[in-house]
Amino acid sequence: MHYEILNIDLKNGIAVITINREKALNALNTATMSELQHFFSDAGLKIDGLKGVVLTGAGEKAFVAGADITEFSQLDADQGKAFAKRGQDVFFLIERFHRPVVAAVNGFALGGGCELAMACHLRVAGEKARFGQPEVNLGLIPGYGGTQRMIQYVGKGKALELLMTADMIGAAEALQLGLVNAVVPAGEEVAKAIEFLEKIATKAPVAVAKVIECVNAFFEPETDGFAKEIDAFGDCCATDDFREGAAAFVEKRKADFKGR
Ligand code: CO8
Repeated sequence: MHYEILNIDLKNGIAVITINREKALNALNTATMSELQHFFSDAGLKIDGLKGVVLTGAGEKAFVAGADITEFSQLDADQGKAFAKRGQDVFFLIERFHRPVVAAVNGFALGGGCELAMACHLRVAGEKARFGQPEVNLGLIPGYGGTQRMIQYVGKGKALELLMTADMIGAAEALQLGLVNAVVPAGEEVAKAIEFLEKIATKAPVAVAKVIECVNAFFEPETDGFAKEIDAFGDCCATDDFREGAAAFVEKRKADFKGR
């Protein structure tokens, strides 16, 4: 698939994906969602030696200012449900991706943009980043998982406040609430995201993938997370990387993980 909107820069095993619709503040239109879906369900799975993915927005003003309002202003109930389901499915692909995905939030992360950042495994915010779920201003609620994931990061009370008031918060408050993992000066978001990925890439890749699966399992009502952890632990024990990690510890050297 040729991408019209996503710009993908693959260097040293890290894919930096820039959503490139600066004039619309990188709002998520149907084409952008299709390209994200394709990357996280197909192209991204085929990259040999992929360490992780950084998601960011073009320009200095916005990460993503939401779903593209011009595309959904006329939806009826059934179309609205289909729209929300499609968005949720794409964001689940990101949340369940086998390699870590870090959002480098370089400006407004509003509505679907805040939801996209929350679907990533980690979030780095620039000092000028602004987060918010302004859907109630439009007579809507978040449809891409925001009512569920916001609670996971900030707790029920603060989530209700942010979702009902549509207030925006800055990077410092987002850090204090646990919504982001780090705050950096504007312009350094991608570099910090890469730093996180480079550190994680020194660990055993299968183990990292199992961490993602097990943490996600906590939030899946149909999954017993403890049972999942037992299985995943057993799977890790069967890897060459476990032998290598244990041997490296005993021999007091750095482990050389192969991802199997
Ligand atoms: N969709 C489409 N276009 C947008 C969006 C958007 N979400 N946000 C900004 N733009 C466009 C503007 O229309 C404008 O275009 P133009 O230059 O052609 O007029 C351009 O980007 C620049 O924006 P502004 O001139 O408004 O820039 P300001 O600096 O004045 O304001 C803001 C920046 C505060 C970010 C402002 O643009 C804004 O409030 N944007 C909308 C934010 C918002 O409400 N986002 C939530 C959208 S709803 C959503 O995401 C729901 C997700 C789930 C969907 C489920 C569907 C069923």
